[in-house]
Amino acid sequence: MLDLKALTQALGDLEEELVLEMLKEFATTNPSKTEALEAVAACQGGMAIVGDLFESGDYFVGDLIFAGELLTEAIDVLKPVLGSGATEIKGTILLGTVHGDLHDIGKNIFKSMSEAAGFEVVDIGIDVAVEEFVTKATELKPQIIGMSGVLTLAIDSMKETVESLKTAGVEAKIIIGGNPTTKETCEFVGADAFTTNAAEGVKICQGWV
Ligand code: B12
Repeated sequence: MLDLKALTQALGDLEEELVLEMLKEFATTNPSKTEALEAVAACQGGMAIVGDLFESGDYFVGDLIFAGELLTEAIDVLKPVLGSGATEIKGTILLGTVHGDLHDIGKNIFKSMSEAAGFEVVDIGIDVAVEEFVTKATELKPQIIGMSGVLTLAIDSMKETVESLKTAGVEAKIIIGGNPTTKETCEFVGADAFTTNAAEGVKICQGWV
């Protein structure tokens, strides 16, 4: 059985070999999707440890970069277990990290999980300008627009983007995700929903289509 606490700690300690070894072994035990989601959550907890150690001055930017690479590798090991192989397309999600923010690991996790649940995801990348969201949304007419951001400043970027989308007459449902998103920031931004958990985000989107 996968020791979730040990996994969180190993990721926080940036123990690459140990993290990958634990996950590869876990993947061979034919885990359920729920168990795989618990492993993702444990990894996310490890990233929170990395963030705290960066804030306290024990880790540096190089450690953040390494942590990002490690988490991407970790999620790659879990991807086959997370994918449910839905066959029919449920709807389109336009997805991007808002301007000023370069973080994309959480966005990519949400993308993989949405695709596995049958959504077509058009990912327009990181540091996405307001105009680009508006242009793409007008062109694609997606049912859902997902915005990601982990910096505090991302909340203002999200608000700006939502305002411009509404002014342009875009009618899609809007979901925001990333650590600083809360009920309050969601109201401030003018989005329809928020989450700090990709699996929950997918459920919300499924409820909309
Ligand atoms: C890895 C990392 C980096 C990497 C990013 C690599 C990459 N490709 O993304 C690099 C090294 C590039 C980086 C850079 C910086 N970072 Co940084 N980083 C992190 C770290 C450690 C982890 C972030 C992460 O990937 N978390 C794991 C993912 C899985 O979690 P998540 O993003 O929340 O996503 C989940 C959910 O929220 C949800 N989700 C996410 N998006 C979406 C979208 C939708 C639509 C939905 C439905 C769901 C959803 O699904 C995911 C899975 O459940 C955090 C610490 C932390 N506590 O988060 C700091 C952190 C975010 N960084 C921070 C800082 C300060 C910086 C830098 C300014 C550092 C510097 N001095 O240069 C730069 C900023 C660059 C920029 N302009 O964006 C601060 C932010 C402070 C703040 N309050 O604004 C943090 C909090 C660290 C800290 N405690 O100080 N960083």
